[in-house]
Amino acid sequence: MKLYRTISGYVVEEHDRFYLPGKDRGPGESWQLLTTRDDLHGHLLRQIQGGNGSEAARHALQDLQVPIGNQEVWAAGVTYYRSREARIQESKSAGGGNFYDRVYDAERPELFFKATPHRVVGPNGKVAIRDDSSWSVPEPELALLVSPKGKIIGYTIGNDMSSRSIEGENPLYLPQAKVYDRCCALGPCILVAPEPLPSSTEISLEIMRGGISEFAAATTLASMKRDPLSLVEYLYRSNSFPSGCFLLTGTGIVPPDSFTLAPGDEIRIAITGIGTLINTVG
Ligand code: DO4
Ligand code: MG
Repeated sequence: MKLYRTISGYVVEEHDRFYLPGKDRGPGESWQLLTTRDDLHGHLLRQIQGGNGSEAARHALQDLQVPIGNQEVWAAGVTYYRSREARIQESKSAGGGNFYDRVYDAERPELFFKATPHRVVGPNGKVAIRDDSSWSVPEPELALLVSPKGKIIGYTIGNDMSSRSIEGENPLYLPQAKVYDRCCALGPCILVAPEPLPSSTEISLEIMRGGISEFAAATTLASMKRDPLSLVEYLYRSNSFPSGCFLLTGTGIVPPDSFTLAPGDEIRIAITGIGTLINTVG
């Protein structure tokens, strides 16, 4: 089941039918309340039970909004071998290589703060590259929607926009490489699934420049070294999230070192079962 946030209210998609339960039942609950419910899947099922869907609901998808309420966005790093390899390479002259190697093998994962809601853009929004970055890339990642109690209640697509020049200069610059205005994109919907996603789930990235494909690659969740449940368990240790949170689970795709994003580039990230998140650099 998919849950979309639109300017007309929230839309539920189930078996190719679209529902606007919030609208049909008066003002309904806010996106924030909805997306912190531990029983989100059952709650939405009850809301659409017996209905046939509507054209108005399908139509509402033309005006998608970013599917975030008051949640903080956090991220995990070096959860795929490809990420480990790329970080070691980019931080060679700064002597950072050993840290990435060690965190890849360590029991404790790398977890970092990524964004507050105002730094996040939605489907078709404009993500940014930093003015002081000479080497920037998108990072296509599976994002977990986690309730205040620490339950994974949904999945979406995340783009962890990153400056490789700043991060490569010194690993201690990570917060600057990662956190800035429009540094993160989420969407297009929340996949509300009671079961974990299969390891065959594919994550793909394509970057278009002037209508031409500049870079394309894909991976699957089978290549992720960490278990989403364990990432959440570490994140919630001695740390509370009264509004819930999104947790990006790390990238398994890094473009070649010769590639840097440019204004106007279109970034397409697709994840099986969720859809495609499209953003432009601007
Ligand atoms: O260690 C730096 C960041 C890693 C990251 O964002 C990733 O692996 O996705
Ligand atoms: Mg990342």
